[in-house]
Amino acid sequence: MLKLAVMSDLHIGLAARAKDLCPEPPLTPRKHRAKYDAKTNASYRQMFIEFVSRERITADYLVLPGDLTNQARPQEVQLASEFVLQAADALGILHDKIIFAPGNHDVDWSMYDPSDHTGVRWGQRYETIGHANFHFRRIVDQGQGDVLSPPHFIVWDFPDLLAVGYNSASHDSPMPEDGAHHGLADPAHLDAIRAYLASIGPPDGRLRLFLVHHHPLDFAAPIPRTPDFSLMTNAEALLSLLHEGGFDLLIHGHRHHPRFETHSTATYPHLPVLCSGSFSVEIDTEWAGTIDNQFHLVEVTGRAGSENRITGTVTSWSNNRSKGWIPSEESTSGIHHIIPFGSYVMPNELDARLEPFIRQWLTTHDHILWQQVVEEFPDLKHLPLNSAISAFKRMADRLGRKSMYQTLKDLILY
Ligand SMILES: [Mn+2]
Repeated sequence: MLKLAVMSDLHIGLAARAKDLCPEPPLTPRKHRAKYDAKTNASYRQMFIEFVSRERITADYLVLPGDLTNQARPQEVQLASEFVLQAADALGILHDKIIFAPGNHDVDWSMYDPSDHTGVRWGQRYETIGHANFHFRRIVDQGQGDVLSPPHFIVWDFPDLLAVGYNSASHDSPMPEDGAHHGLADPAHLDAIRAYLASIGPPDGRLRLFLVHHHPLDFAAPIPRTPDFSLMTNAEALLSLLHEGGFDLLIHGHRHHPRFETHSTATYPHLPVLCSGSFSVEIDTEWAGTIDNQFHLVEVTGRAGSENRITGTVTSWSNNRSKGWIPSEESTSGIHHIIPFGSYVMPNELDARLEPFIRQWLTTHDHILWQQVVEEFPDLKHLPLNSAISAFKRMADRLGRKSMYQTLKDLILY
C-alpha cells in the first residue's frame, strides 16, 4: 500500500484565494494592494492542517504538479516552501518524500529582458524557485537530472516508487505574442527520457509515477465551445512514451478543473490519469465553471490482472466557501469523492457476469447496492465508479428498474 497526497496549482501569491497564501504585496501598485485586501480568508493553511488531523489523513509522498507560486517572486517561493513542509508534517510525510514538477507560473520573469539574446536572462528564470534557501532546491538535488534545466526531467529513485518529473513549461515565455501558456512535450526531451528508461530496464514492480504540470488530454467541459489553448502540445508522444516505459500513473495540474480517468491507446489499454485541479487558486469561473479547490489522496493497494496494473482509489475533498473541506461531489466539484481504479472490464463482459446474479438477487430483495455486487465479485472492487454507474444504468433499463447514486457507497439499483 502506497499513499500519495496531491496538492496542485497552489498559486501562492496574489492569485491564491486566501490572505495567508499571499505574501503581503508592496504598497504600490495600488491594484495589487486592493487584490490583497479583498481576500477575506486569513486561515486557509490552518483550516487544511485541522482538516487533515481531524480526518486522520496520512500519506507516504507529497506530490506537487506545479504552479506552486503565482509569479515565483522570492516571497512567494518562501511561503510555498514553508507551507509545503507544514502540510507534509501534518500528513506525516518525510521531507525527502516531497516531489514536484514546475508549472508555467513557477518562472521568475522579473529579470527577463527580451533584448538579451545571449541566453543569460533566460537561464536565470528558475533561479528563484531553485534557490538554496527554499525546499524546492533540496527536492531537485535529491533526484537524478534536473527539471529546471535541459532536458528538463528528473528521476527520484525511492525503494517503493520510481517517479519521473518533467517540466512541460520549459519553453514558456512572458511575451504576449508567444501565445497562451500551453504545455510542450519537447521531442528532444522525450528522447532523453526514453534513453534514460532504456538504461534502467523494464519496470521492477515498484510504482512508476510520471509527474508533469500541463494536461495531455483535451478534457470535455466546462466551457464546451471554447478551444483549450493551454493543452500540452505533442502530448500523444508523451503518452506513448509512458506506455512504452510501463508507467502506472500520470499526475498533472494546470487545468483547475479536476478529473480522474483511465487513458487508453490501441497498444496499451490502461493508464490512470489524475488531473489534480487546484488546491488554492482563486477559481476563475470563466475557465473552470463552478467548481471548488481540491485535495486528493491516491491510494495504491496492489496489482491485479494479466497486465499487472495497479489497483486502488483516488479520494478527493473540496474546499467549500461555507463548509470548509468536504467530500467532493461530481456535480459541484467536478470529481467524485471516491473513485476506484484497476479493474477494467468491457461492458458486454460485465453485463454477462452481472445480469444472472442481479436477476436472482432481486427475486428475494427489492434493491441491490453496488457494494453487494462487489461482495459477490471481489475483482470489481476496483472498477472505476463511472463504469459501475453505467453498468447499473444498463441493468436497470434491461430489468425495468431504476438506479441512482450519490457516492460510491450509495450506488443502488431498485
Ligand atoms: Mn499552470
